[in-house]
Amino acid sequence: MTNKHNSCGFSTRAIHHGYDPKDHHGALVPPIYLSATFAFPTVEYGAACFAGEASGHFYTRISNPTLALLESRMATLENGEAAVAFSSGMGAIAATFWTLLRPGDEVIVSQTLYGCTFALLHHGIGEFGIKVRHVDLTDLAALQAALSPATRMIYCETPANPNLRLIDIAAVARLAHQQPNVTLVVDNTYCTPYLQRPLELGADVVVHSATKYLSGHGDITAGIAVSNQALAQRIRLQGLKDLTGAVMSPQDASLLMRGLKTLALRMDRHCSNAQALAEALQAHPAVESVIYPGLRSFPQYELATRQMKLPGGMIAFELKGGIETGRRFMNALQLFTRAVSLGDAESLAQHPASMTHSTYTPEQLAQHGISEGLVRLSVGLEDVADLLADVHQALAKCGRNTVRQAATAPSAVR
Ligand code: 7XF
Repeated sequence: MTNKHNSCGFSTRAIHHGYDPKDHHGALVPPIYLSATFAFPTVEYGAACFAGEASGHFYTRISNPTLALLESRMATLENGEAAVAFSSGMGAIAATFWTLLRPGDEVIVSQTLYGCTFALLHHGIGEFGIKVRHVDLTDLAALQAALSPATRMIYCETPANPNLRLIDIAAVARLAHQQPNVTLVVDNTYCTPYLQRPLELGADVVVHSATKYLSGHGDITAGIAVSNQALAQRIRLQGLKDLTGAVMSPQDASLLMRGLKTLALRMDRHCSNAQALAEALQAHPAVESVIYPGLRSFPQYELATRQMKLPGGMIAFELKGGIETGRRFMNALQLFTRAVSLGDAESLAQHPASMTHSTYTPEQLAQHGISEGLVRLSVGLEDVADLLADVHQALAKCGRNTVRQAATAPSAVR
C-alpha cells in the first residue's frame, strides 16, 4: 500500500491516501474486491494466515483489500495507527465493548448517549456482569470519585446526541490514564476527524457511525473504530471476527471512500448553514432555547472553540409551548425531511424523546438531560436561504392547530 501522501493535508489524504492508480491498471477509483475468500498458494501458507504468521487477506470477515484501504484512510484522518470497518456504528461500538470488557469490570459512561448505545449498556453488557456507571464527565471530581480499580473503560460522545453536551477529552484522558488498564473510548460521530481528533487529545479508541457525515449521502449503514495497532487488532480478531461478525461490505467501503473525498467541503457547509439557522432560531420569539456550540450562549462555548475546529451541523432547540408546538413545527416543515439519522445532504428534523432516544424511559430521559420538548435538526447542504425560509414558515405556522390535519393525512407528511 502506498503512503506517499502521509505528510499532506486532510483533504489530500482523504482523497489519495494508500492508493496509486499505477498499481491498478490506471484505475482512478480503487477497485471493489467482491471476493469473500482468497486463494492460498499452499496449504502451509493458509495455515500461517490462520495462525497470524502471514499477513495476507484470507476471508473478508477478517480483512479485504477494499476494506483495508478504507481503514488506512480512516486511521490517517483520525491520526491513529489502525482502523477496523464495521457494518454499522452499533457494530463498531458493540465490538469495542465486547472486546475490552469482561464480567466484574466497570465502565464509566457520560450522562447522555445515543439511544441504542444506552440500550446496549443497560440491556446488553450491563446484564452480563459488567457494571455501568453514568457520571457527569464535565465534573472531573465526580469522575475521580467514580474511578475504581475495577474501571476498565470510560466512554462518551462529544458533542452528545441529542443535547450537544461536550466532554473535555484531554482532561478526561489525563484522569483516565492515571490508572493502568483504563481505556478512553470517544464516539466522534457528530464531529468527524475534520472537526475533532480525540486520539490527539489522549483518547485510546475512536468509534463512529459512518452512516452519518463520513459517508454523507444516507445510502449506507457503516461503522469504524480507530486506535493503536494492538487495540485495533484485538477489536478486529475478537469483536469483529468472533463476537459480532459485523463486517462492512466492500461495496459500502467504496461508497464510504467516495464520501470521504468531500468530507471537508461538506462539513464546512454543514457548519455554516447550521450557524445561520441557530442564530435565526435564537432570534425568533416563538423559540424558548437553542443549543448549538457556535452560539455565545452555549454553556461550553469556550470548550467548543478549543476542542472543535467548527461547531458542527447539529442543532437542538425547544419552542415555547413545549412538545405540542414542536410537533406542529416539525409537521409544518416542507424542505426539511422528518427522519432520524444525521449528516446527510438533506436537512432532517426529528424528536429525540419519541424516536432516537425512545430506548430511555421517561424518567431516564429527565435524568439524562433529554427534555421532552427537544427538537433535533441535522442541517444539510441545501442553500441556506431556502432552509431559513422553511424554518421561518414552519415557525409562523406552529401556533396554529395543524396536528390533527397531519395525523389524518399521512401523505402530507414527508
Ligand atoms: O449503527 P448506526 O450506524 O446507526 O450508528 C449508531 C450511532 C452511534 N453513535 C451515534 C452518536 C449515533 O448518533 C448513532 C446513530 N444515530 C442515529 C440518530 O441519532 O439519528 C440513529 C437513528 S435511530
